Order: sequence, then structure tokens, then C-alpha cells
Amino acid sequence: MSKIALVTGATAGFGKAIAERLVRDGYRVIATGRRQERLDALAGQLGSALLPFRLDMMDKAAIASLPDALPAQWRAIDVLVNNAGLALGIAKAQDSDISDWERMIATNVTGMAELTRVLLPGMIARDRGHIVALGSTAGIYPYVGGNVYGATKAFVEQFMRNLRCDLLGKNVRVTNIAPGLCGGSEFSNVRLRDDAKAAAVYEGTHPLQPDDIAETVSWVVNLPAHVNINQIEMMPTCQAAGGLAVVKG
Ligand code: NDP
Ligand code: 8X3
Repeated sequence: MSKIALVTGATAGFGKAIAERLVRDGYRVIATGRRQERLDALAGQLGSALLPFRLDMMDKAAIASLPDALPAQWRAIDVLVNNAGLALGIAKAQDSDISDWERMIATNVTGMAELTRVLLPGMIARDRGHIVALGSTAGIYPYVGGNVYGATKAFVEQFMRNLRCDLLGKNVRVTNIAPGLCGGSEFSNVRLRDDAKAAAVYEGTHPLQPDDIAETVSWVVNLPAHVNINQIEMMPTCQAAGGLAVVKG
């Protein structure tokens, strides 16, 4: 029987590319997100290897009941890809909208951690599993306007590192993938709420693409079971860290 992967945020960007790639790799994939029509379109494209399952990462009750809500033949999840997430706004902290902060924390931190918690006992009982998360270079390198978004991704990184400690001896692998600038997704459209400004972010650059992320996920999950990749930090060649800032005068 083929392995089962659950990919959150599979309606766009990285998640869609990861779902497509894992189906090509021979997995059966549970694709989640809020936009049902996109999940249905993906199922139409990928056939019976893909199960569309609507899940809002801010809906605690839906997350808690997820294992029982899945069809019986889809419950033995081998790989969880914690991909769903978002940035909202680029304002400095003092000018930010608190409701944007709440949505980022509810989705990127609370929902991600709760879904992981709900699926871990099954993986431990079956003595196999892999939790993969999409962190970000924003969780490693600070930048102006990154405030709560970057902090949610720092949470993702440290949560994954701590899970490695808790799961030692349980044959459940844990990997954080932290990409930098990546185009070809809706990330900046969602963040900036302006398609022209979103397009301008990538003008004159050659950013990472969702298929680069999918390739990386495919590599880490298909390694032999005794190999655990703890963390991958990846950037496009056109990007590097910018150094520290100093105010003079
Ligand atoms: P997209 O905006 O293209 O995709 C985000 C996905 O997350 C969508 O499928 C969306 O589905 C889902 N999502 C958002 N909120 C919720 C929610 N409340 N419940 C369920 N699903 C939700 O972004 P990317 O593909 O670029 O980003 C994917 C991940 O990678 C994110 O965690 C992001 O922070 C991270 N990342 C992105 C980088 C980039 O430069 N693009 C770089 C580093 C990390 P729907 O709206 O249908 O619910
Ligand atoms: C996305 C990368 O630098 O736009 O997580 O925050 S960045």
C-alpha cells in the first residue's frame, strides 16, 4: 500500500506543488485548505491518489476531529507537511494591525502545532512518520516589517527542533525547511493585498519557485528511514543576508 501524506495549504503555491510532487512520487495525498473549488480541481487533475479535504487551520474543532473525520483508508498518515501559512502586512510593529497578528499566530503557530499534536500519537503507534514544516528565512534573519510573521516562523523552527527531542526513539522524523525569496505563489499577493505591489517584489530577480520547494520536500521524505534532515535553509542565488543597521548622529 502506498504511503499517505497530508499537505496543508495545498490550494496554491508550495502546497499545490508539494501535493503534485508527492503524488508523482507514489504517495496518496490528503490535500487541505479552505478553498474547496481549488481542492476539487486538484483532485480532478491528480485522480484517486488525491483526497481533497477542506480544513481551516484556525478551526480548532476541525483540527481536533481530523483523524476521525478522514475516510478509514486515509487515516494512517505517514507524512504531515505543515505548509499552510501566511504573512499579513509589512508595516513596522508600532503601525501594524493587531488582527493581522492574530491571524498569523492562529494559522502559522497555533493551528500548525495543534494539527501536529493531533497526528503524532498515530505515527508513534505505527512506529513510522515524518513531520515536515515550512519555516522561513524570516524566522532566522530579522528585517523591518517582519515582526510577527518572522516570529511565527522562529516558533516553527524551534518547535521542530524540540519535537526531535521528544520523538527520539520513536521512528518519527522531523524536518524544518526555511526558504527565502520565492515567487510563483500567492504569498506576496496575500501579504500586500495588492497584485501590482506583489509583482514588484520579484521584478528583476530570479527567485525560488514552488517546484524547488517540492523537490526539497520530496528529497527529505524519500531518504532512507534512518536519515533525518533537521533543517534546510535555502535562498535563491540572487539573495543574501543584509547585515546590521546603525543609526548615526
Ligand atoms: P500561498 O499564499 O501561495 O499559499 C498559502 C496556502 O496556505 C494556501 O493554500 C492557503 O489556502 C493556505 N492557508 C492560509 N491560511 C489558511 C488557513 N487559515 N487554513 C487553511 N489553509 C490556509 O503561499 P506560499 O505557497 O508561498 O507559502 C506556503 C508556506 O511557505 C507558508 O507557510 C509561508 O509562510 C511559507 N514560506 C513562503 C515563502 C515565500 O516567499 N513564498 C518563503 C518562505 C516560507 P486557502 O487560502 O485555500 O485556505
Ligand atoms: C517568506 C520569506 O523574506 O518574504 O517567508 O519573509 S520573506
